Amino acid sequence: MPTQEQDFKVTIHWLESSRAQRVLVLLEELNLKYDIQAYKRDKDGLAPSELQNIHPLGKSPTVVIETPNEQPLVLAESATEEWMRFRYFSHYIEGSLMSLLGIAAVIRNIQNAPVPFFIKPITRMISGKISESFLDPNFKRHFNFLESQLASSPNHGEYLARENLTVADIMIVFPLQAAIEWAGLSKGTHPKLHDYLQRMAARESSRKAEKRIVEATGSFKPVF
Ligand SMILES: N[C@@H](CCC(=O)N[C@@H](CS)C(=O)NCC(=O)O)C(=O)O
Repeated sequence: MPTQEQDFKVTIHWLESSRAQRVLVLLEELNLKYDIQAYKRDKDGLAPSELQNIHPLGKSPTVVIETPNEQPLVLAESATEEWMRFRYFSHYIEGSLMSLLGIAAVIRNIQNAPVPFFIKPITRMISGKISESFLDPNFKRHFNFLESQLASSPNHGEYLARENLTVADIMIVFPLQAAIEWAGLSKGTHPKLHDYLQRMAARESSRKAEKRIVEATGSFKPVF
């Protein structure tokens, strides 16, 4: 898409170490111009309340599209990227895989919570039990599923859903990066999935999107 013809302004309300990064990657892939409004997470890991001034859900990414003579359009779901189809993987990634990772993030926070030493064994026991009985077996099932999807996808697993890049490939990078940090995903357990993630994360669009964040904030860390 030729950028000189872009007669609308796109602003990404970007939260550090969040799913917002994939919207930047999508816009880089589409060769669209955009501005970044960057936010830091609060001490508790949540988004700062200013984000609620942009959209009542206060989540990131929130994308604002401004066109001449019209009310700005405020979108608060990165699956709004569904203007490019691929519903199944978009919904699977956001609805299933990401929900599981959200629970893993909470458990991780409980594990690392600064509690008195005599409470520590209790928080450890609870978080350990949830991981063992619920998270670990579910993650195993999901990663095996994705490994098998890559084994059978067109073009020998180059991309997740089709022979060419789709929005699913952009959506899944954040949860897979989180899965490495929080859920033990590794090259040893799931080689195709791991190599696929490295390939997606090394795309020029990702590099460019990261560069934009380094320019805007001084550094970039994909997952908190
Ligand atoms: N399904 C939404 C999820 C947005 C979302 O929950 N973003 C997280 C960051 S990964 C957030 O804003 N968290 C801050 C908070 O809940 O306070 C999307 O894909 O855009």
